[in-house]
Amino acid sequence: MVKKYSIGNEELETLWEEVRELSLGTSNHVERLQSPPSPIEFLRNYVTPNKPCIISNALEHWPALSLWTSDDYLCQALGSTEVSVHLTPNGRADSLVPHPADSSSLCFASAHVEHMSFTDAFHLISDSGESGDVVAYAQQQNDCFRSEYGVLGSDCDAHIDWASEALGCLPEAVNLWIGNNHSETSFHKDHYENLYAVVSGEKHFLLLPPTDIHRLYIRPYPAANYSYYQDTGGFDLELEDPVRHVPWCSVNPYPSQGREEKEHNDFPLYFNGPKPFECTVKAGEILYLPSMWFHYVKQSPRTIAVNYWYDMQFDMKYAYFNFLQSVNPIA
Ligand SMILES: O=C(O)CCC(=O)C(=O)O
Repeated sequence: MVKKYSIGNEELETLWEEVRELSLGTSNHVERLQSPPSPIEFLRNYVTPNKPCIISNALEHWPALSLWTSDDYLCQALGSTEVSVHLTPNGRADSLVPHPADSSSLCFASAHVEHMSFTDAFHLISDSGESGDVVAYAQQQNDCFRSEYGVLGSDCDAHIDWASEALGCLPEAVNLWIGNNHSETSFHKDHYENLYAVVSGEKHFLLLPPTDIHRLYIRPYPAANYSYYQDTGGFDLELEDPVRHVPWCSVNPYPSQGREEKEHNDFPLYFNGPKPFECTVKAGEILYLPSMWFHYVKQSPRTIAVNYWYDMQFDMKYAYFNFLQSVNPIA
């Protein structure tokens, strides 16, 4: 058996404080630049220190910024093109929900993925959640902007030029996200440098640096999948067989009414530690979300975004992160 070493909460608290004092800042605000940085500025001030920033006035030259405010334009451009839409009963895909056989425990639920014409998908997303039975979110994370939504390609830049130059590569994947205020994305991290461009609506992010990994209580949860039945409009949630466990963040930063005390007691390192960085990214802005940062995402009202995932460097920071992950907090 691999022995896990333990680390005291005081040592962890010192790490969280120190990284904020030395580099990230002690307020929980994300720095906002008024125009795109030069590649060297971006590399020096944000990528190398693994520090997020928001870039305003970043998409002025994108036709998408005005064209995509028109539903008719999008429906004419894409019309009957088949796209993938993620359906859930509650807007919480890839997140923890009550276990179907034992509601006192949790499982990791993935959405039902339905393929339909863009026009149907767009109407479903725009209307969904209001009647409380199905929430639709276009969020296929497989380079879908360059495949399913290829006809919209000339409305946006193929890559973010100052970021590509700084990072020395082109994006590995470009994804389109169309969702409404009923969809949320639970805390997780990605092994990519993420340039997240909001074209319409607003995205609300909570961010925690990789140093704060223990505050999210990553634990293994059994994987389950939703199935949606169009005739009844109902969902089934079934556990995978054979059982597969997914390590996932346990913390819900917005506990429902009546559950606040329990969540605070169960996850004290999250609720009693420094506040997560918090920002709203508006239409025309890009969030630089550094690799391995944990993020929780909400949106309002209906939001369209395109994000560019660039390969991260698997360097010394990654090795330190793996080491930190391998030790257990004492409490
Ligand atoms: O927009 C969202 O809902 C989630 C975005 C995200 O998780 C990502 O870009 O990695």
